[in-house]
Amino acid sequence: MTEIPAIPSPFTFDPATTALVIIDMQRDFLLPGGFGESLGNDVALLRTVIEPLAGVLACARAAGITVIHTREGHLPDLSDCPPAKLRRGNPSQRIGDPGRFGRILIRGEYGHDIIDELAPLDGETVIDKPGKGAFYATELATVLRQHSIATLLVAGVTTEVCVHTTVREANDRGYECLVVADCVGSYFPEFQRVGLSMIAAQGAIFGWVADSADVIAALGTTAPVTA
Ligand code: C5J
Repeated sequence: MTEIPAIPSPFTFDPATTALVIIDMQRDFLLPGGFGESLGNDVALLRTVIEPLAGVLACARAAGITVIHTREGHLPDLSDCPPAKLRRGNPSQRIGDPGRFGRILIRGEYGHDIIDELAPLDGETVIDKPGKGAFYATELATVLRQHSIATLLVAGVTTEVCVHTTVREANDRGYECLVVADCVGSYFPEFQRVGLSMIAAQGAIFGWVADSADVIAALGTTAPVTA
């Protein structure tokens, strides 16, 4: 077992039954000039995540931990996008509309894919999800079962939307979750702060929160997991 200093208490996990789940580090959300920025957001707030997350990802890979990436998006004919979701947001920039990096949040488009710095390696699972949560209408539960995963290290964007929804879904399904504080990001600093507080409140009501440096230190001492 491996232990990480965390809030609200030290977090213990077995690397052999742990997955690093990286939520929606997609160009549409993170690239200057992309969809996220077109909605009036400062993408620099999300981009602070890239460097620490690249460090955690490298350590997880070296330790042999299961790595899972997710992407939020829809089929080109939008048949998997509820009309209520489609109607949301700025009328000039809706899901499926042409954007600077292709049709917004549409599978197969350049903007829908994961940023180069965190590109999945061959053999890593990529979950395409139509919703905010990574369990809804996806094969994630099956993949976790196949790998005998009990614990999730969660990173990605955005903290209060897809990260939170996924952690809540995971919590209800019995997974222990550790959210890596500097590896999750929000366009809204107050949501970042409160979002992290909500995870760990009331004795880890949804999970634990730790910094990447502590996760990296713990993973660095982990003997590589063998399949
Ligand atoms: C949002 C996400 N914020 N990945 N998606 O719409 O959090």
